[in-house]
Amino acid sequence: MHSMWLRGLLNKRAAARACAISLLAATGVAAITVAAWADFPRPWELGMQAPATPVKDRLSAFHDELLIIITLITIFVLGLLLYVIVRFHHQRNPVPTRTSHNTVIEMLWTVVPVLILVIIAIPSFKLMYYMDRVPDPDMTIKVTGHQWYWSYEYPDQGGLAFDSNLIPDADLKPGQKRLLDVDNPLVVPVDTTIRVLITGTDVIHSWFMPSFGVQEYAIVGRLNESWMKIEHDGVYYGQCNQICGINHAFMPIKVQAVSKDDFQHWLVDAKKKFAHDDKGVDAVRVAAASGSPDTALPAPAGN
Ligand SMILES: [Cu+2]
Repeated sequence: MHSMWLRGLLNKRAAARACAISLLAATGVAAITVAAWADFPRPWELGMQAPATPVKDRLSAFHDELLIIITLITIFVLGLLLYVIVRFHHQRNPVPTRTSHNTVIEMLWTVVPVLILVIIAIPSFKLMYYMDRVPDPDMTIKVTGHQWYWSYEYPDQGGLAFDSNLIPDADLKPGQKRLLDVDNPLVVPVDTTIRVLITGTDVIHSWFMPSFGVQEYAIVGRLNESWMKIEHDGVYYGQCNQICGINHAFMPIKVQAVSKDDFQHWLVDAKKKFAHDDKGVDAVRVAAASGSPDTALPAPAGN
C-alpha cells in the first residue's frame, strides 16, 4: 500500500518535472523573443545587445541558429526520456531485457553528434575568420588598458590622445549612467571601417564592446587587432571584462558614434582640448617639438 503511494508520487513528480522543463523552455523562448534590444546593459536583461556592426549582426544570427539547433536537441532528448519513463516503467515492463550492445545504435549516437558539430563548425570558422581580418581599414584607433582606465589614440590624426576615466557616483549628472559613463568617450565616425589596436601597460585587461562584437585582450608588449564598422550613430557602452585588479569594475568604455561631418568638427575641438594633455605621449611630443611654452618637457636639443 505504502509502496503504491510512493510510486504514484514518483510518477506525479516525474510528470511535474517534465511539465516544469517544458514550461521553462517555453518561457525562455518567449523571453528571448520579447527581450528589448539595447546598446547598454539594463537590469534583468535577457538576450544580447542590439547589433551595431556587421560582425555583431553575424554573431547574433549565429547565436540564433545555435539556439534552434540546441532547442531541437533538447526537445529530442526530453522526448526520449519521457518515452523511456512511460514505456519501460517497471509496471509495464517487469522483466527488463538483458541487451547490452547494439552496434547500429552505438554508431548512430557517435556519428550523428559528430555531424551536428561539423554543421556548427563550418559557419563558426567562417565567422571567426571574418571577425579576425580587418577589411581595408579607413582609420586606426589605438586602445591602451591601464589600472584602471582606458586611453585612446588616433594615430591618423597627428597622435591625438587622451585618457578616459569613470565618472564617480558623486559627480554623476542627470541622465548619466552609473559605472558606465566616462569623462572622455571614444568618438568615432559611423560607416567607417576602423582598425582597433589594443594593448596594455600593466596587467591584462580586455576591451569589450558587446554591441560591436569586439572583445580583445589588452596585453603588455602585444598589439592585438580587431575592427568595427558602426552602422548607426549613438552612444554605446562596454566594460573591461578581464579581472585586472581592485578597480576592475570601474574602467567602463563609452563610445560615441557620430556622423562623418560631426567627427571632423569634434576632431578640431579635441585637438585643441587634448593638445597639452601630458598623459598623451604623442601629444606631448608634438607640443614639445613645436616649442610650446606650457609643456613641462624641455624642447629637444638643437631646436
Ligand atoms: Cu581592466
